[in-house]
Amino acid sequence: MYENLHIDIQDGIAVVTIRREKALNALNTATMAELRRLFGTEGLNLSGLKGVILTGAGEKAFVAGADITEFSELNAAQGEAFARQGQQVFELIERFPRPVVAAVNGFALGGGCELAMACHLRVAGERARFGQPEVNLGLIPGYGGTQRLVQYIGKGKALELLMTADMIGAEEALRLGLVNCIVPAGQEVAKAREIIEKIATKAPVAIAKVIEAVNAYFAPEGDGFVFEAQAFGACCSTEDFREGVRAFVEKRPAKFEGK
Ligand code: CO8
Repeated sequence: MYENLHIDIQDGIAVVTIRREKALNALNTATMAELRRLFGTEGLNLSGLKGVILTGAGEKAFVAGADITEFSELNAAQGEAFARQGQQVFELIERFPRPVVAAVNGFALGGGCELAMACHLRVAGERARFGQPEVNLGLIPGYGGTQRLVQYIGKGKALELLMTADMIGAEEALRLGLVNCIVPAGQEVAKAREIIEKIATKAPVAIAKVIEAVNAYFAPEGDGFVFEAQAFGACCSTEDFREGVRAFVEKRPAKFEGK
């Protein structure tokens, strides 16, 4: 069903491995189409799903970018269309109603850095390397990199990385706020799993609303505060809200049903 993605679902956590190891897991058209399918309505079954971990096959790369061999002949109209389509795939990830954690096990360059940034959280292995080297190719990022990099690390540092094409390591990425934590190489997926398990003890509807509300901050249309109040109201009508308050009063752990 999926050729370029390996999907392993255990205990409600889907570990999705991009497996094009010979091309350092570069995102070709087929892989992008599979990611679109996976995060779209026909992909993962949300029932019982605690979260998704995205990682790359092998020890060298998370994803070394879009597949350069595929787009050397693009003209302006095709390039714009390709970029827009890719942005839409990454928006599906950003808006996914369960936590999506990137387990960055090596190079996360160009489209790979953009993919990691579209995830809700990023766990970096100590050998992870991040960068947006598109200007080396006479390009700029096309899958949201110019926008999300600014959101994570601020305008000045984003401009520096985008214009110099410099790569940064895990420590610098942590210092800048690009990643959430660093773990020894090989522990990325285990740490991502631990984070998702922790989030899974919270109310699922509230988690989905947190994702929506934080995304609303960056939406050009609408008012994030208004959205937040609406989402807060929606949480108030859930059974999980009643259970959460009841459990607090009764001094016991809450048992959330996602309703
Ligand atoms: N696309 C295709 N193949 C790749 C890519 C890539 N992005 N990255 C690496 N590979 C391939 C290499 O060609 C090589 O293949 P082969 O063995 O057949 O020669 C194999 O992977 C191993 O790579 P290297 O031999 O180069 O390994 P090194 O350890 O020497 O170097 C690097 C590792 C530094 C990661 C190096 O491979 C590199 O610089 N890769 C390219 C990184 C890059 O420029 N990424 C950005 C691409 S552009 C992009 O992502 C734009 C996104 C928006 C697109 C918008 C719509 C079109």
